[in-house]
Amino acid sequence: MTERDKQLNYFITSLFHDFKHMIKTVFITGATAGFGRAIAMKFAEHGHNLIITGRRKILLEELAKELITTFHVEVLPLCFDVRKLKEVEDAIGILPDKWRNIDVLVNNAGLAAGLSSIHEAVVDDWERMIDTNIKGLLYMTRFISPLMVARKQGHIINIGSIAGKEVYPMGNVYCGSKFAVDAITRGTRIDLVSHNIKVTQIAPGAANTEFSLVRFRGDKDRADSVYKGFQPLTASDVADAVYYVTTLPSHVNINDLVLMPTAQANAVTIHRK
Ligand code: NDP
Ligand code: 8X3
Repeated sequence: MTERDKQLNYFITSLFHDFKHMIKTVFITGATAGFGRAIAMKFAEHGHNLIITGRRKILLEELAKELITTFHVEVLPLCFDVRKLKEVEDAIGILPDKWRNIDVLVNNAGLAAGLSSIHEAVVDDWERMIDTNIKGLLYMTRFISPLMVARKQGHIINIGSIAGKEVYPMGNVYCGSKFAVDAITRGTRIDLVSHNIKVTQIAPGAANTEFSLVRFRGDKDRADSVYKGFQPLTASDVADAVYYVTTLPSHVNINDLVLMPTAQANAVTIHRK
């Protein structure tokens, strides 16, 4: 091998090495719909490997297939309920070695159930929101953050909401759950700052996903009326923001990003035509 061949060989090897190190493993909860699905598409489009989760197994497997075929990335679909501590612990506990180096955790799975005054609400709706939006996010963080701490690197992104910044009529418990996400995000950042782990909250305003359909128990007309007369955010707008915060230099972190439709000024002020 000539000196020139050796140099070329070295150049190609180091380029491949650098490229391999740029590929991240991204863990996204609630990837079967809405933001989570769009976030998965966005990271896959940029060549990153994904662990995607949700309870709807068929949707999860279909998405995995689509990501692999379209973007040629590696995808591990994990079907579990974030509310079930044992399911979360088992899913993370049995991750194959190659999937344990998680660079980014996106705590996205969440929901609003109902929109009722505090004295009339369905108590089970409260349980679902608190168990999913708060406890599910905590369980995920509890089991994944030690893997990041051990490697002295990682980025946890919590999907909060404008509902975690302002309370609106009949938003009571949903708002409470998102205020909790806001506080937990700040607390997580304090606890993990000495371990070189970034912690970000993305707090969107109104976005047209399955969110309102779930909130209004499948009532499509009521769900559609939430987005009448103005242009809401799309799931892809939110995915762009999530991806963006992961592209900054290692010494820069976005702590909190509130993302709204232009027609929305705050939780209750929406300019409708
Ligand atoms: P969608 O209803 O479209 O998607 C919610 C996702 O969460 C689904 O993939 C669902 O999957 C998953 N999920 C729900 N419950 C569980 C559970 N117990 N275990 C595992 N996965 C679960 O809603 P969005 O994409 O709009 O919402 C995503 C996040 O964004 C939520 O935290 C929501 O509060 C927040 N948000 C939404 C806004 C909006 O206007 N749309 C604005 C601001 C914040 P599956 O059913 O398969 O389990
Ligand atoms: C979802 C946005 O305003 O419906 O978090 O609560 S809102």
